Amino acid sequence: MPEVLLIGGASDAMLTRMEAACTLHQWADHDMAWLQSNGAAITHVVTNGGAGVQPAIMDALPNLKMISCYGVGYDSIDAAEAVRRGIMVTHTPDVLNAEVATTAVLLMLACYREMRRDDAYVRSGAWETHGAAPLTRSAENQTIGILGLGRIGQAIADKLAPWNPTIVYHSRSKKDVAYTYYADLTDMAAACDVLICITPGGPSTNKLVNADVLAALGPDGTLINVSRGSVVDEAALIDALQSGALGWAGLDVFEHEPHVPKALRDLPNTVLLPHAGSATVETRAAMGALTVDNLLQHIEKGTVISAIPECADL
Ligand code: NAP
Ligand code: 8YV
Repeated sequence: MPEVLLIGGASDAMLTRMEAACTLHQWADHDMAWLQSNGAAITHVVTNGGAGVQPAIMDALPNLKMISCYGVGYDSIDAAEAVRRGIMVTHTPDVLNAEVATTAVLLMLACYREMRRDDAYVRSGAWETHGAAPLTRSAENQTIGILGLGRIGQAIADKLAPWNPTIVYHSRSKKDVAYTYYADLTDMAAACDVLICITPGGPSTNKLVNADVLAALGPDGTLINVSRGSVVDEAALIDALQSGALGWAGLDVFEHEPHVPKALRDLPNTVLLPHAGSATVETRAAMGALTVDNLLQHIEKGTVISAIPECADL
């Protein structure tokens, strides 16, 4: 049976299917010394977007043929190095588009309608003692900028339709869509009420949303980040939220997860989620199924369902 290294957790359904077809080694039960002795036998790795495959682990697996990543983002896997070594890498695109889009809309609406503040208002009894809560802002008819109009970005745009937004977008290339394209992110932020980040992580997007972009979004602006923490300059974001240079932030992802700076946790104008963009039972089951489908198809036929673009020609 092929030997597979599992990095990170897996659902019972995933484990059952993998254990029937492979000898499964759980990284949580081992260490680098074990890997140095046993790594040559391992041909496949199953991992997730957070853990990825660290360079030392890749180095200790000289016969690695395939990495199946549970998650669409693969910035924690060195794709160029995998291609150089002829290692196929797969991920789980599309099956999570709707869920992550729902999370983005949820964060935006929670900021606009002050869900945290008003929930606390009811729970504290303030409604009874102080009367009606202060008014909130309407989310109708806003100009919403999407940073990264890919699979999930488009799903977010679609899901926002009932709020009658004007959608604009920024990415490196102009897409064949009816929305207005901004070649410059700061220019787009200046034109927007809301900026929603949904690019991949990694060097090309590192701190793309910097102090200038946040200042352009402005005191009435709302930043939503469901991409990767690395895409936003977190220190600049805290400064902007504290000073009022930026109005609100709804964040699912952070620079050093699971650490979230106390300054962000203390701010009343933030809504924070624990990287839960795709975290429903249904969507995680679909991601798990595709992760194992890719693995087993590679073992059985040498082909895969959803290679990362860098591995399309392998
Ligand atoms: P996708 O279809 O590949 O879309 C990515 C978009 O980002 C594309 O429009 C791309 O356009 C743009 N982009 C890439 N690099 C850029 C750059 N340097 N500057 C500006 N735009 C750039 O990917 P997806 O399936 O929508 O997923 C996007 C990302 O969402 C994932 O990689 C992951 O990091 C994140 N994600 C988060 C969660 C969560 O739980 N919070 C869940 C799923 C995914 P161009 O190539 O034209 O620039
Ligand atoms: C997952 C994600 O939480 O797909 C992604 O890129 O960020 C999330 O759906 C993550 O990959 C699982 O570790």
